[in-house]
Amino acid sequence: MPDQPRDLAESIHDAAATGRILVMGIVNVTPDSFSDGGRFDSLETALAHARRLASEGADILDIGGESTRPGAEPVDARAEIQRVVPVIKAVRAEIDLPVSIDTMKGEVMRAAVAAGAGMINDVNGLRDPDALLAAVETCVPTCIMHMQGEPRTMQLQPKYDDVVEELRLFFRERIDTCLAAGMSERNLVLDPGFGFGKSLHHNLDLLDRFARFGEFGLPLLAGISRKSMLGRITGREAADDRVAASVAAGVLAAERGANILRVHDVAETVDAVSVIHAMRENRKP
Ligand code: 7PJ
Repeated sequence: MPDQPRDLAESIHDAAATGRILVMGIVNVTPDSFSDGGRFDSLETALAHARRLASEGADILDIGGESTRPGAEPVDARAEIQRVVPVIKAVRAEIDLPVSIDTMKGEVMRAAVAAGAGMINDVNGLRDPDALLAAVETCVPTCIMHMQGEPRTMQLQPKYDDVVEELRLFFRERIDTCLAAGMSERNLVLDPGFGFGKSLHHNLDLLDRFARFGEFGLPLLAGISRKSMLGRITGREAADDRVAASVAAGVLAAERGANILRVHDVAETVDAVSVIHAMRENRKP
């Protein structure tokens, strides 16, 4: 297994300090069929996808085994571990990129980090006590995402007085709780959670006022790629027809302070980000 490419927290903070945006490529491990053959197929498919995202210039690979799309049903920890651990091991054995584990469960976090994951990505913001404990124990950078409600029901009736203010209070409380539990501040990354218990209006407000979340002095992640808010805006039903809209939204977030973009379309995002990097480089005296 290649070493974790330097300390990942350090890489993220370095990138943030120099205005370099990191591209996190999404690797979904699709549900297995009941046969071993099915399991092998999903491993091979995920590994091939990871290879492709790496060749397109991803900085981090985000591997997830439980769908958190609106309406999705939960998966138990054992099944989730069986899906993601072989993929993490295979990716780490072959690809020289850090891996993050997209999960809400402490057990899955521990198994994933033991298998070589160097980051945790929790759409539940470590609100599960065992997830918080796992983040403390594993000592890896952890993305704290905001979600109102739970995936099964979150889009039914999202409600906020002021979505940005409520998220600021949420982040303040989460940061305090994580630090009190023993996490290092160096390991915290914040994410407003586009589409997670938010209307189109809420999502646009969060994008527009994204820079507000810079007040915590922590790296920021934005995940807008192919989301239904972009389908609503463009009228594009099929998620894979939302590439241009995803790139535009990513650029808007990056210009408002996002340090990591979580995306499906790595090649296109890397090109877009290279324009931002060139512009920022050009500012230097
Ligand atoms: C996000 C995520 C996101 C973070 C998903 C999808 C839904 N993790 N996992 N942020 N979204 N940190 O990709 O459409 O926005 S799953």
